[in-house]
Amino acid sequence: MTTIETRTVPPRVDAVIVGAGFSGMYLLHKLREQNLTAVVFEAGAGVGGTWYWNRYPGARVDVESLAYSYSFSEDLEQEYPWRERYPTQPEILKYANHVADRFDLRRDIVFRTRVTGAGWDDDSRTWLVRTEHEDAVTARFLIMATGCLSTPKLPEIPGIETFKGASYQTSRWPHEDVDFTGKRVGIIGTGSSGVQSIPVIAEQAADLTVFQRTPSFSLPARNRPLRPDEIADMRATYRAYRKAQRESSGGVPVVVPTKSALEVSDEERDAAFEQAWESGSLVNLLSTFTDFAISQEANDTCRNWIHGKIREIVRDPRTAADLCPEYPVGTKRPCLDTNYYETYNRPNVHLVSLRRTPLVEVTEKGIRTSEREYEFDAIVYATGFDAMTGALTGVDIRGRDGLSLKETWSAGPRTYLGIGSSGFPNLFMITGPGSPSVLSNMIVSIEQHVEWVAGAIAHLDREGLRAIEATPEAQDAWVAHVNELAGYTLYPKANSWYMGTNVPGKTRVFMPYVGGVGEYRKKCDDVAARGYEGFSLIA
Ligand code: N01
Repeated sequence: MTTIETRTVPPRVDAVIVGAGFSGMYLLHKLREQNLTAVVFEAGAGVGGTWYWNRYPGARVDVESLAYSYSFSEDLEQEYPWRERYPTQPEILKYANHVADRFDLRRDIVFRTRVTGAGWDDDSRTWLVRTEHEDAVTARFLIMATGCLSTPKLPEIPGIETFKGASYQTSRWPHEDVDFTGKRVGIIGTGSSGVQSIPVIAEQAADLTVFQRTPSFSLPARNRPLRPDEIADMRATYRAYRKAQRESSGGVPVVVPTKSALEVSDEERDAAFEQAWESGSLVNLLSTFTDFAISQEANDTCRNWIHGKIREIVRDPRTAADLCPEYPVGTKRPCLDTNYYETYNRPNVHLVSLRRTPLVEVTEKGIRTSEREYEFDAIVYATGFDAMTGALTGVDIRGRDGLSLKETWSAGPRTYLGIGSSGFPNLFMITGPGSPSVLSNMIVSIEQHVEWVAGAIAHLDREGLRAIEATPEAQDAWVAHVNELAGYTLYPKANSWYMGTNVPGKTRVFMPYVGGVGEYRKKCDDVAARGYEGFSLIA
């Protein structure tokens, strides 16, 4: 036995799980139910994954709490006291901690321990997993529950280290309160993290300057406390609702649109957009008509309508124009906000369009653009993540014959179903590239993958088999299918973290599966029902 931090780690387990977010926690619970031994390694000091790390001001989920919660335990969903429509980060973290306590998960989680590498040994059919503390654990299965947006990315701007004031990164926010009162603050980045934090920082700071390279589409969240009657209604119908979630396209049931945006009158179209805008729900907006994702012309109607809204809200015409995105709606992740556009009417908030005056460097005093130097007491980096692959290729995973996952994926991730990768037996990814993941309510996709992986392991054990590995043919066909579907959509038109283009040098390829969680689940279930078709099962 070796000791890491205060926890004793067994030298051999059935499964090593990397990450104690929503995926890792449910996996641990599920594998325990199958009488398997598992250890979870977690880099943070607590559970919650993305909700442990992203503590920036204003952080909230953009899927409603009653839908963004585990469905695997009826007692949990009946009893958990959600308070708000869109809970804050502390509220979601409290839920994660509640789950960890309720299911007694902590005894098998090793905190403050990053997994650095893992190598497959074909003779023993096991993984040898190494951590930053130089411990080694042998496991039959290695399960990467590392999340899609967990490897932070700083902007590639010279001089970051020279700034003499305080620097913050939204995805690595300090655990103690940060007080911007009386401070001059600069923020770089206007994705979801920027859009959520800007209004809150603006209320505190003396002066806030937003450096925007690409504007986001954002919808007002219309957050509010949940009413007792809506909680009671959901609890009474939860089973049917969960089923509808699983069969839906994005993990949130919506009224499926039947009309093209181009076949209705201007009045009908505007009324539909207005209704979605008022509803405070991204999925409502994206499913007003059938063809936003595939027709530029249809998408333009929505884009132009939102531009109108922005111009209506933001008083300064130049600022309003800079806030209007030109790419198709939905092709970069849209945001849900509280007072985002309104914030630009405050006298202490200024927008700098980096399209007009590019960022040159960070200086000792602040930020220099091609036009001038701005002086700050603090700089906030809301600059995103090495999404979908960063956390996987950040671990030195060596499969059969020493094959490196990072090198194998250098021209883009290659998976079968987003769950396995050829050359890497008994390696499972939860919500990996090539699965719906980030295009869905993550918890729905997480539960589906956890249950599928647990089922695959149970199948191997029942059949006396020791390993499962995606075949190259099945993987090639899946990658082609993922690309083909993406090719029918407008997604590739925008540069986004979906495409990997936010990370210099990363291959431009659309990574999630656009077919929807309902269709995808059927495909995964069919694969299992046909004896794990497309996987080699090895004795
Ligand atoms: O990151 P982002 P995020 N110079 O990549 C800019 C989820 N999430 O943390 O677009 C100047 O979206 C970059 O500009 P550009 C959600 O899925 C959910 O905000 O590359 N600017 C962009 O504006 C979300 O989509 C929630 O031109 C630079 C910004 O930084 C995902 O996480 C909340 C730059 C990064 O935006 C990521 O969101 C928060 C540079 N060198 C996050 N480099 C909710 O549930 C980057 N940028 C609500």
